[in-house]
Amino acid sequence: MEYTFLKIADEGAVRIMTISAPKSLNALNRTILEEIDHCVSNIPENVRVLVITGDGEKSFVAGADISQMAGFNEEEGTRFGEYGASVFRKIEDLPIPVIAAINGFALGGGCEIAMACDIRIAADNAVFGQPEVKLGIIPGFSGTYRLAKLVGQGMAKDLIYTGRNIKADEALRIGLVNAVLPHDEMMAYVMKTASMIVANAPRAVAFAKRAINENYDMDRAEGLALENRYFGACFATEDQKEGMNAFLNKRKAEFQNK
Ligand code: CO8
Repeated sequence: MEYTFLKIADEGAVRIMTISAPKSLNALNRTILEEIDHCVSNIPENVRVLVITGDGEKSFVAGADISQMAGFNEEEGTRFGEYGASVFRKIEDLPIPVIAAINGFALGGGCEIAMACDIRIAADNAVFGQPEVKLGIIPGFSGTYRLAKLVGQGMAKDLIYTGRNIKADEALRIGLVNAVLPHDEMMAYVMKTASMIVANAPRAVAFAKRAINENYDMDRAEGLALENRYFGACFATEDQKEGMNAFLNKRKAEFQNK
C-alpha cells in the first residue's frame, strides 16, 4: 500500500514509521489512523523493532485532528474513539517492541499513541499533555486508562483535569518517558536502544513483552503463573539452546528466531 501520511524506512531489523502531516503538526486524521493500522498489521517477519516518530523538528503528533472531529455527533465520536483505540491496541499487542521517538509535541492522541508503545524516548523539546477537556472532550484513544497506569491515578487526574502541558524533564520525573536526550542526539539513542534489543533472542523478547502486557491486569498469583508458562516456553526454543550454549562456550550467540 502506498502511504500518503507515513514514511517507512528500514535500518537493518529496525523499521522506522514516521508520521508526516506537517501542515497540522502530524495530527491524526482517519486516513492516518488507517495507514498506521495497515503498517502495524503488515510488519515483515525480519523486523525486530518498530520505531514511531513524527516528521519535522517541532512535533511528534499534536493530537487527533480537531478539524475532522469538530462536526462529529455522539455516534461518530464513539466510532472514531473506538477505531483509534483499536489501532493503538494493535501497536501495544505487536509481538515486537515498539519505541516512540518523541521529537516534539505529544499532545492528546499524540501522548496516547506514545503510551501504547513499549518504550518512550523524548527529545528535550518534547511537550506532553492531554488537553482534551479544553476542547470539551476527554482523552478518547485510551488515555484515561494508560496514563493512570503509567504515572498513577493522582498525576493522571492532575494532567487530564487541568489539561496542562508538561515539558520533557517533568515527563521523565513522573515516569511518562524512559529517557530525554538533546534533540539532535535522540534518534541515535533510539537506534542504539533498538540495536540492543535486536541483538537478543527474538522469541524471549516477545515472550517477555507478552508476559508484561498480559499480567498487567492480573492479580499476583495469575501474573506469576503466566510468567512461569512463558518462562517454560522459552526452553522449547532453539534460541534458548543457542544463547546458553554460546555463553558456556564464551562466544557470541547467533539467534535464529526459532
Ligand atoms: N488538529 C488539527 N490541526 C492541528 C492540530 C490538531 N490537533 N494541532 C495543530 N494543528 C494545526 C493548526 O491548526 C495550524 O494549522 P494552520 O497553520 O492551518 O493554522 C498548524 O497545525 C500549526 O499549529 P499552530 O499554528 O497552532 O502552531 P503553534 O506552534 O503555535 O502551536 C500547538 C502548536 C501547541 C501544538 C497547537 O497547535 C495546539 O495546541 N494544537 C492542538 C493540540 C491539542 O489540543 N491536541 C489534542 C487534540 S484532541 C485529541 O487528541 C483527542 C484524542 C482522542 C480522540 C477521541 C475521538 C472521539
